[in-house]
Amino acid sequence: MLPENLSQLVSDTYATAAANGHVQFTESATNKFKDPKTGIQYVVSYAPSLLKKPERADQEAKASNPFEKPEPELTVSTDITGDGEYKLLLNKFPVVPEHVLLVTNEYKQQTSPLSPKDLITAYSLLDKLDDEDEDVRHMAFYNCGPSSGSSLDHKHLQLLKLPQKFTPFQDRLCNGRDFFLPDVQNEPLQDNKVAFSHFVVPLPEESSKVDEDTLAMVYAGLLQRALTFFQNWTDEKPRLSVGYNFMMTKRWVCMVPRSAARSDEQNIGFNATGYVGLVLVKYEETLKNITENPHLIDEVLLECGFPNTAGQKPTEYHY
Ligand code: B4P
Repeated sequence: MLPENLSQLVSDTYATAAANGHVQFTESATNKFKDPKTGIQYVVSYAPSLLKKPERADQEAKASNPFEKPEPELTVSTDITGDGEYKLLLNKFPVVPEHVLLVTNEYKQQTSPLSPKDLITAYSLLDKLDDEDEDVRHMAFYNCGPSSGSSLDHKHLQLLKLPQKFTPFQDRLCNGRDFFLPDVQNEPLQDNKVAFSHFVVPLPEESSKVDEDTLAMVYAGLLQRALTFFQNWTDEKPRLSVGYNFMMTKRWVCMVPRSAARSDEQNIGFNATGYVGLVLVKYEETLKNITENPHLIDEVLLECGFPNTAGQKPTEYHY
């Protein structure tokens, strides 16, 4: 059972932690772009000051686990579900206010699959934090494996408020579509205009129809498809390690298999947020290139993912 006053609890903890400097909020300049080729809307946040923050490769950051004994000031709850399984923390380095992390209390690897309990807890948090009347929507996401853009190895999901009036392409894809379970007859949705592979399933409109089993079956169906790439691409990319992003809003879930965390050529990295159209840019040159050619984002998302497989029938080998 989540606390009734969850939104207030998050807001209050954030306000105090930000005022006292425990949360280190990064200001960013946001620009909206529309890719003329795909019709995708991008919100690009430019935050050059993040370059000072240590990256995954930093040995010191790798050796310590900030989620083992988190700062009390960042802790919304040490036991958010009332059964000892998860804590809810504020992200110490947010670009968006009130960005929270759902962290397992027991150490688990960030490469492990999401459990039915992880999924329903994340969904319940979305259900509690969203406010449709006020156009407040959140996305839960899981960066699984180093190639997905994750930087900490202790299992955690993240919850981020979506920008107002922002339409992820997954919304467009799910418009007018009812919930279905992905199976041999029913392929997850893919937008054929987008370059990179992504698997999307609309969720039931009523939250009472979404339970642990439903989410677990959907997740398993998407994971099977994502893992196929890691069987099929080992010749071309021998050093490939399993990595994917999992995203969930109250309207849909999406999985994107990942081949790399970043493009060195364009000096940009992505976690799950990039694959819904929220792009974090740290270098001026990258921003300039994107401004001149917004379609570049789709190309770089492909470079860090796999080619779209829309319209291809899965063979029995995949299952
Ligand atoms: P990971 O899954 O491991 O990594 P990540 O979110 O991709 O962030 P990363 O650390 O790689 O930073 P990046 O420069 O890409 O999640 C670990 C989380 O724990 C991160 O959110 C991290 O900030 C947080 N954390 C680290 N130390 C902590 C501590 N001591 N206590 C509590 N939390 C701690 O991105 C910088 C920030 O911007 C990240 O917060 C990222 O999530 C966010 N971000 C990235 N793209 C975004 C976008 N498009 N829109 C909004 N926010 C975005």
